[in-house]
Amino acid sequence: MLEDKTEHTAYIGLGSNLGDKRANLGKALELLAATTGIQLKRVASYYRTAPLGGPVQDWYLNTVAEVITTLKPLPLLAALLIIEEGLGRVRTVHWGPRTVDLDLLLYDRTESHSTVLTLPHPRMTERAFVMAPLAELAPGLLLQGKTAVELAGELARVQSIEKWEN
Ligand code: A4P
Ligand code: MG
Repeated sequence: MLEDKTEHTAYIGLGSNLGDKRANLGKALELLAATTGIQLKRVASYYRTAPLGGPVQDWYLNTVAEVITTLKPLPLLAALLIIEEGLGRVRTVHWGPRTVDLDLLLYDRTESHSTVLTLPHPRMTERAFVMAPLAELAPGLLLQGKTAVELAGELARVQSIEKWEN
């Protein structure tokens, strides 16, 4: 069964560094909201962030969305992939430039250790571009013994990130 009536809270990380980044994030959010079994609850501010890892590439625009979903984790991940593909993401270089990248950060407090789906997202607590927007939506959320706000503050001191005022 792909779906049941139980509602789950999930956080989705969005990033774009190709083309009209703001429009790409906007379209991805529209498509998320239009997906059966996904209710878009809140979206954090947009952040302009330096690329972390991968080849030399343009800066990213990142945010995080909170959704309520009746989809189970794997169907939710599949829905994110469909949205990425719909917006023209072609996987060429690992960690390379992308129109839009959607990562499933958290699904309730579910832990999963498969390569297809690792939860919580394995690199999220090392990334200011995830933790700063997430801290707006879930400031007191505990990850590795620290709150989202504490982690975001620590990371923002060493990674280049600024709120996108536009
Ligand atoms: N996968 C496993 N767990 C998850 C999960 N929780 N959410 C698998 C999403 N996917 C998950 O992902 C590779 C595989 O991870 C998938 O097959 C999926 O089943 P991908 O999106 O195809 O490849 P990718 O995004 O190039 O690689 P990866 O390792 O997911 O990279 P990340 O972690 O997404 O990082 N710098 C800035 N400033 N902003 C960014 O947004 N993003 C990245 C990509 C690098 N640097 C960045 C940013
Ligand atoms: Mg990814």
